[in-house]
Amino acid sequence: MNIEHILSTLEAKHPGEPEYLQAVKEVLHSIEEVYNRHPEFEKARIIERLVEPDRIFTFKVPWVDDKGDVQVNLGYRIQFNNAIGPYKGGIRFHASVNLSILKFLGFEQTFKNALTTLPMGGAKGGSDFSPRGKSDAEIMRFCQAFMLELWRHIGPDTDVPAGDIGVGGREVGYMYGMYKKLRRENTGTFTGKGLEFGGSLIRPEATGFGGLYFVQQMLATRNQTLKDKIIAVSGFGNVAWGAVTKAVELGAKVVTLSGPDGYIYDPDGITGEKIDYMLELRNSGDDIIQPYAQKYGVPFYPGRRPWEQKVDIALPCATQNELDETDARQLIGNGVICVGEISNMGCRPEAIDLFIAHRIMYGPGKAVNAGGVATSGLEMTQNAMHIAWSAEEVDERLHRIMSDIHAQCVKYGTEPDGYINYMKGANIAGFMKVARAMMAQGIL
Ligand code: 2IT
Repeated sequence: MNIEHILSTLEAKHPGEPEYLQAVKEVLHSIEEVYNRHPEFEKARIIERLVEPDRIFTFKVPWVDDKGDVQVNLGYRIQFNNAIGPYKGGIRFHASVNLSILKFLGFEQTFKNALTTLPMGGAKGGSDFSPRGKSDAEIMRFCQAFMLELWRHIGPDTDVPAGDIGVGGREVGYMYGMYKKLRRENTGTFTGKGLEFGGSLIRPEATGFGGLYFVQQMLATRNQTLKDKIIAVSGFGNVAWGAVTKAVELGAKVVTLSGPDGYIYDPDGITGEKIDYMLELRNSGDDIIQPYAQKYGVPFYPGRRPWEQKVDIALPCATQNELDETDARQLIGNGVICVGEISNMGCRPEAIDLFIAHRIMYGPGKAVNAGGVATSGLEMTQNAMHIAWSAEEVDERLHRIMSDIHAQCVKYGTEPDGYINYMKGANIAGFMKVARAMMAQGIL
């Protein structure tokens, strides 16, 4: 495999898509050695076929705001790869959404879903619509307008969307409601639904819970536990909420949360009512963390990131590329032992290189945050069986899946000196599964 050639060809075909190229580059470097041991992959052009999405839908989304003015946003669905199962992946509503971001997310999702052990292909979708400051009625009208176009491309065995940044239970409810109205079927073609209409217990918590189960397993490889560990978390959305809840339950102390406006540092730890307040802040739609500092009388650092604090564990839970080389140096200098990406591609490549060079436990998003989509897979199973499992049953399955993902990383990522390169392990394990499925099904 000539990585440079593949990347430059891709760059020439898709100029101005840095996030997409970043995600592809990381995977190609990880799998190069294994790929070269399989000449049949090269002959079937597996890589060239895997880096391009199967198809992309782009559409306009016209809607009417509360003032009566017409607004026009862009909508997308990227069906990346369905070699191992129906397309599956979240929908992101954020002003920054563009093709590059959704293509990187769809590409990552393909490998992540392969790691979950469940039969799900990779997809992603979204819109440049910003939910910030929008009324509930505006959110509903936007979701309905978005579905007027998307509904014809999805289905329970075709493509099953879910939430991502800016899309939570409320938005999934509005989108699924419109989908059902148009389709006239109750087939559960969405995950993250409300419990009353086919949603699964634990799905809202699953990304954060699964992330902490994974971190627990990483720590166990060095005979450590989460007890009394100091943790920096970024973000304050659904993922951060699940992560903080589970971290506290497992005996750790979480001292930071962040928003686009900066971060708060709570030396006593974020617990109990403070965790609930985080959700309240999120639901306000303002997308700022500063009010936490006012309410609890703790410091707020405007325009800064939590990685400058001295912590044992760093858990990026906000968005892509939120931890760079400078942050990594600072964390390492402060003695960090473990970095678990719960956001997708949370760390810049230079930061990852530093963590690995310093033999710090680093878990990539596609492994650490896979509990979210895995539990979506469990929701699909329950819908298909027309039953609902108990919280204990779902949590137990989630636990098992995270252990399985960890084991795959150990199997494919352990280096001669015993260091577990989770990035390499996750990329190789995910790739091998998708590649073998593609090989078995012929040139398509
Ligand atoms: O990035 C992700 O894995 C998600 N946003 C969840 C996807 C899903 O289908 O549950």
